[in-house]
Amino acid sequence: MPSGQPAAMERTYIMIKPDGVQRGLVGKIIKRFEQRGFRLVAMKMMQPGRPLLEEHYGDLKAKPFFPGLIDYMLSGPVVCMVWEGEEVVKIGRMMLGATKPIDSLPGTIRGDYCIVTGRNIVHGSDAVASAQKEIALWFKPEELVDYKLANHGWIYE
Ligand code: DAT
Ligand code: MG
Repeated sequence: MPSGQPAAMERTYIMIKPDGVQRGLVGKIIKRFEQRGFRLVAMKMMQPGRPLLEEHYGDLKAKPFFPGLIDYMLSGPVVCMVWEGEEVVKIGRMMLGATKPIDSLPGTIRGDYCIVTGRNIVHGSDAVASAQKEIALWFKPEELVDYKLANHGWIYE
C-alpha cells in the first residue's frame, strides 16, 4: 500500500472473559489497546446469559468443549468493548495471541497471562465480517460512541 493511503478503518469486538475480570486484568488489557493507538468506541460490563453466549459461540456448538466453554463464560461478568482503527481486527488478534496459550508468544495478552485454552481471558473477533456480527450481537447501535480521538493525527499519516 503506498504511503499516505489509509487502510480501511475497521472495528473489532474485544471481550474480557470472567477469568480476566476476576484476575484483575481489565485495566491492563484496555491499556494495551489504548497505547497501540486504537479508539475505544463502546464499553460495558455485564453478566451474559446462556442464549447470548450460545449465539456468540454458535460456530462451536458441535465441539466437545462447547458445554464447558459456555459454563466458563457464565461463571462471572465480562467486559465488552468495541475498538476501532486501521487493521484492528488482525492487529487485535495478534495482540491477543494464539487460541492455545502454549502457542501464544510472550508479549501477547494470552502469552503473558494464561496457561490453558479454556481460561484464555480474552476474546477478539477473527475477521471483519464476524466482528460486525459480534458488535451487533453485543451492542445496541446507540451504545457505539462517535467522537474524534484527539491524537488521531499523531497515530495515522
Ligand atoms: P479464539 O478465542 O482464539 O477465537 P476459537 O474461536 O477457536 O478461538 O474458540 C473459542 C474459545 O473456545 C477459545 O477462546 C477457548 C475455547 N476453546 C477453543 N478450543 C478449545 C479446546 N480445544 N479446548 C477447550 N477450549 C477451547
Ligand atoms: Mg474465535
